[in-house]
Amino acid sequence: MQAQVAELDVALSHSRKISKHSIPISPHAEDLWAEIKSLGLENHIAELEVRGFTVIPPEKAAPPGFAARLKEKILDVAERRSGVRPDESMGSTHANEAKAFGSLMTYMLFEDPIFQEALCNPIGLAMAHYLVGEKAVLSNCIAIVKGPGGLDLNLHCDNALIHAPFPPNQLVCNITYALTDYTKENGALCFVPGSHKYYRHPMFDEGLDQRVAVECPAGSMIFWGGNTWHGAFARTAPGLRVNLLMALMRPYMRPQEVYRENVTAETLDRNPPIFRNLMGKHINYGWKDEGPQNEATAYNVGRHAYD
Ligand SMILES: O=C(O)CCC(=O)C(=O)O
Repeated sequence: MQAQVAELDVALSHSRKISKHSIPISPHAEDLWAEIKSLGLENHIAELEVRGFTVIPPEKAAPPGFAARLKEKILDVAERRSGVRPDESMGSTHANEAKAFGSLMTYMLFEDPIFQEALCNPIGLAMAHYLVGEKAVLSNCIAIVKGPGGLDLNLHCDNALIHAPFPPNQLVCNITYALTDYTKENGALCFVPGSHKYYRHPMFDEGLDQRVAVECPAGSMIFWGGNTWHGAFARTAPGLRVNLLMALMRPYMRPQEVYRENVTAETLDRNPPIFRNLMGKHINYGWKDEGPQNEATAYNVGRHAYD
């Protein structure tokens, strides 16, 4: 009996400690902060917190020459998929497209190892792990090629299918490589600064006069969270705007593109260990009568927002 009382005391004092701090501090938080500092991303984390988005300059975003190689590969895939080489100088192949997005090229990850390299870039991953945890999973990997004409892309946020009010910890984030110069005339992305704190989707036509164009040179990385209202301006200048975007999300969300079931052993072996998580290989939901294979990861006891 006495032993039982002692056990209860320990359990109670433990639960008091936890409820006092609301969420126990994760050991991963300190490691992640050290990594953020070593990559020189502290100001970008601050900007993300205050404005809901941040732009990482080319010299920090990726090694020299990476963005140019990535753009060439996207144009190669566009040519292979459509049979026509995109007209980079005038944009005639992509003029006046019906979709405000421009031409969406989905499911790019397995088209070439360079897309996997883009995903495993430590800069984008540190930002993503900060916002949606280190168990983050890839939801989509999409290139956009946008020519002159067309319409502004409506303001929206990337918390698709999620009802307001959004929860305090963000669920989704977006890593975008801008591969051509972004200006308003070139059809830049735009944001409503601070809108990540509204915790809801924009209403139709809401926030238009608060849009700020992201003007940045080719090779920049633009990062934002799923709460932030954003859209894009129609391109008015000749030529093409080219990007690669990747949405990452918390592991309990439903990915838009199905990687976990389609990634090959060869692709897993060729990439760093984190790639397994990004493909959702650490998720053990979907069991049948055998039950969860790893109970520790099947439940969320004691998990912190950074885990
Ligand atoms: O890059 C763009 O023009 C728009 C991207 C966007 O809206 C999105 O990824 O949700």
